[in-house]
Amino acid sequence: MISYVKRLFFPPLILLFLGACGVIPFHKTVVVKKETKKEVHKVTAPPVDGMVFIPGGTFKMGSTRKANEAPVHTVTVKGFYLDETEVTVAEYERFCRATKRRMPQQPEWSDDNHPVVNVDWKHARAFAHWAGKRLPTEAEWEYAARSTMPGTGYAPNPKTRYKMSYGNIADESLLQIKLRFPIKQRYDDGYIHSAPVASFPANIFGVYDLEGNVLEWCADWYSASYYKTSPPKNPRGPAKGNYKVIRGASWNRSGAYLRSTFRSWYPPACAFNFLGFRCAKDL
Ligand SMILES: [Ca+2]
Ligand SMILES: [Ca+2]
Repeated sequence: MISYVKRLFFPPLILLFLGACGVIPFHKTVVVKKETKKEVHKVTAPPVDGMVFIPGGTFKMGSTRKANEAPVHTVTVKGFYLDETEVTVAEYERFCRATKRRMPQQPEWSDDNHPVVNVDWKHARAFAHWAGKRLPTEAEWEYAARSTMPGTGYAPNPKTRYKMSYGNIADESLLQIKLRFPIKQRYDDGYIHSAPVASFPANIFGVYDLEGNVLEWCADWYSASYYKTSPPKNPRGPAKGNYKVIRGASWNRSGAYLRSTFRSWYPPACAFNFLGFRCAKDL
């Protein structure tokens, strides 16, 4: 009996041991269920620490809710890695030490595990290059935020739209410091300012805080009319411009910002205490 048990369990245990030691590389299989077509895509990608692999695919980008989100157009993005979380204060401090840059002043409510803020676009891009990564394109950002969902909202179930699924946004707690500020009514996420990254549930890809905490720089220049001429495959934005695309919502944003198609923009030299970033990487 004992020898039979050994034969049954010993080989798998050896394989597990070798894998854990790095002798046999583990490859993560990402399985994504597309709700609309009931398809299951299996993609094999080597794991990258702190990032999730977003399988490529085709989706309807944009909406008819605002002129700069129209027209709704078909976009295909190839698979890419995306940081699970916004870049943290601790990660950015390592970058500043390594490259002998000045660490931007962080707000008094922040801490090592909060998203870094007060970083302009060029420094965000410099961090990404230093880390062997890049900033995500606007199309990649929207795809990661909504491609597995039939609508433009963040929540997979419309009945739960105004509950936990929004993460850290401008909620009723913000009224403690800002009276008469636009907030999500009857929603209290418990954070007046930024929250430690990944304080709220991840989306279906395993990405945290796309929908809140701090706004995020994208790689693209902004153009209100770009969707009229956007290429159907891996669009990267206009060749030049005066503003960079900003995506998501933040601790001081709600309303239209809670739409996954919502587009915002700032001059690249801007830096605010509600604006951060995350990185992407090619397969
Ligand atoms: Ca909040
Ligand atoms: Ca965010």
